[in-house]
Amino acid sequence: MLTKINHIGIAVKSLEDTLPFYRDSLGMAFAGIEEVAEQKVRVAMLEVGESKIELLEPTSEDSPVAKFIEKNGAGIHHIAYEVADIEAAIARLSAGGARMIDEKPRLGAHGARIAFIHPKSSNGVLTELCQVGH
Ligand code: CMX
Repeated sequence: MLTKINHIGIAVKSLEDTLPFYRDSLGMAFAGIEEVAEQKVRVAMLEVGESKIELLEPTSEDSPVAKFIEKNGAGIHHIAYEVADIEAAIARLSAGGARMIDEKPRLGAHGARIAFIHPKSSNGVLTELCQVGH
C-alpha cells in the first residue's frame, strides 16, 4: 500500500530562522515556499534524495502547527507516506479501525492529495497519506 516516505514534517516557529540550517549547513536542495491557507501554514520544501523535509510555520494562532509548538516546542510534527491509490488506502485503514482525520482526500502542498490519520490511532505519530499526481 505504501510506496515510500514522501516527506517528514517539522514544526518551526520561523522559516526564515530555520532555513539556513537545512539549506546551507545540511546542504539540502531548497524547492521553495508555499502557503497552504486551509491548514494555516507556510511550508518550505527541502529535498533529500527521493524524500523531502517539510518545514511548517504557523500563519495564525489557531493553526494546528501553532497548537503543536505551544504544547511540544518545535520538532517533528508528522510523517507522510506516499500511496498509489489514496481512496483505497483510506478504505483499508478505516476497515482496520484506524481513526481518520480526513475521511476523504484533500489538497495539500504542490497539489498532492492527502489524508491524515489521527495520532491517537497511529501510536502517537501524526501520519499522512499522500498521493502525488492522479
Ligand atoms: N503528533 C503527535 N501527537 C499529536 C500531534 C502531532 N502532530 N498533534 C496533536 N497531537 C496529540 C496531542 O498531544 C493530544 O494528545 P493528548 O490528548 O494525549 O494530550 C491530542 O493529539 C489532541 O491534540 P490537541 O492539541 O488537543 O489538538 P487537536 O485535537 O485540536 O488537533 C490533530 C490534533 C492531530 C487532530 C490536528 O492537529 C490535525 O487535524 N492535524 C492534521 C492537519 C495538520 O496537522 N496540518 C498541518 C500540516 C499541513 C501540511 O502538511 O500541509
